Amino acid sequence: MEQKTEKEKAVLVGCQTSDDDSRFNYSMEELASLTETAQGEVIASVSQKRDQPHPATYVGKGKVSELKALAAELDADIVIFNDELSPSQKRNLAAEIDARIIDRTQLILDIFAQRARSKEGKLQVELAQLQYILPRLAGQGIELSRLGGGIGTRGPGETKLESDRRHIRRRIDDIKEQLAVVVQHRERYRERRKKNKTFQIAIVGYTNAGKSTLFNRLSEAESYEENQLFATLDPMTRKLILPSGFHALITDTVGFIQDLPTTLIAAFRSTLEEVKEADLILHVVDMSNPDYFQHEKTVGKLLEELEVNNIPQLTVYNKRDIRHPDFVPTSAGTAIQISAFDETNRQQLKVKIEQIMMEFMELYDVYIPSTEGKLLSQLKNETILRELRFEESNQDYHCKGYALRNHTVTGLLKRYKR
Ligand SMILES: Nc1nc2c(ncn2[C@@H]2O[C@H](COP(=O)(O)OP(=O)(O)OP(=O)(O)O)[C@@H](O)[C@H]2O)c(=O)[nH]1
Ligand SMILES: [Mg+2]
Repeated sequence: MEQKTEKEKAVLVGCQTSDDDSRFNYSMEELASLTETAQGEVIASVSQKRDQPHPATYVGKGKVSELKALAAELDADIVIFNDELSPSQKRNLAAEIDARIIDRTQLILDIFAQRARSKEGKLQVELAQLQYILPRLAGQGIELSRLGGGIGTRGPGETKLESDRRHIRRRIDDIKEQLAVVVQHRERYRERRKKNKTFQIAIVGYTNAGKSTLFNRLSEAESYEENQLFATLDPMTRKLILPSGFHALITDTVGFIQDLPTTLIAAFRSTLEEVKEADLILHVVDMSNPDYFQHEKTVGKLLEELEVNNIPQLTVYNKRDIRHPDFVPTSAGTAIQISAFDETNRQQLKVKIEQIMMEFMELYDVYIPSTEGKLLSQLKNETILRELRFEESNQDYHCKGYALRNHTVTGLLKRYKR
């Protein structure tokens, strides 16, 4: 694969089909930041208001000629459309404009391809790319031979692009089989965790909200954090030690985005499967972003689609140090405002997590013989131990705290009540 070091010059094109100007402007700004994330440089942005995109050319005829002239004048490498183009729209536009034509889906796929790190992530991106390409293969001989570098063409599927449909279909089946194995693997791992009744916390949120930063700083683990969209593509799970000493598990997830192409929702659903198993969801919202409310809504909707509304949620408004002057907390549920960089804030968050956890826990009040060292250490790590007092007279420990219902330790404790 040839790696381009120079930024590609991109012209953005949007079609506004509703009266909601701010939503449209926002999606164009997002397209610009996606372009930058994909190493493109936005040199112009063009938009048109229409009842619906033109079926043959997305924007109207006049606009297409305008684009053609503009692309030539600015010497654009690439023209990026703000929606998914149909195969024929794409063909027609490519015939008119002398620059590469890509759409929003391809742009996001391209970023995903650059970011995917694990085997599963890579497979999922390749699958989505092949599924995107397959219906667009017919009559694209010219365009295919032009592939080979630049935004929208990178990724694990690239070398296969020149093969025929049958080949692609075979590869799709092959990937699906491999993915099934990976998923099975993870399921088994998940089941094991479930059996051990660990308390699981999932961090979700819009891309760039600061999830990985928080994840790293909470768990002191090394994960990829960067001021880029979609820095994280693969879920990661680490241990989180709460103020009482309780050991929970915390999972970092891929960032959400508005108007995620449907092919991608399907492909990336499995990376969000972990969220379904969570006992608590931390929804991280970037309060320095003027569109934080839109982000919060988008994530809320996706969580609904994942059917995880019954899982308790804590909204974590992050980046308090650079909060937007207009920010007001909008969450109807429990919320906290922090900066992931601030140690004190993180401690406050951990305390809050414990408070929420205690709502699902059972109070215990027991006397453990000092000979039961294993049980005592279990109480420290697997329950929220609030009081521990050695009683000389009986040579035992008086312990008070909270344990998860159904946890094995809760059953064990019954014997030591007085
Ligand atoms: N000022 C400030 N910046 C922060 C804070 N938390 C995170 N950031 C920055 O925000 C950027 C994005 O952080 P990430 O942790 O990569 O965001 P993410 O939500 O994991 O993003 P994706 O994985 O792309 O979805 C990075 O440049 C962080 O340094 C914060 O509390 N304050
Ligand atoms: Mg991340």
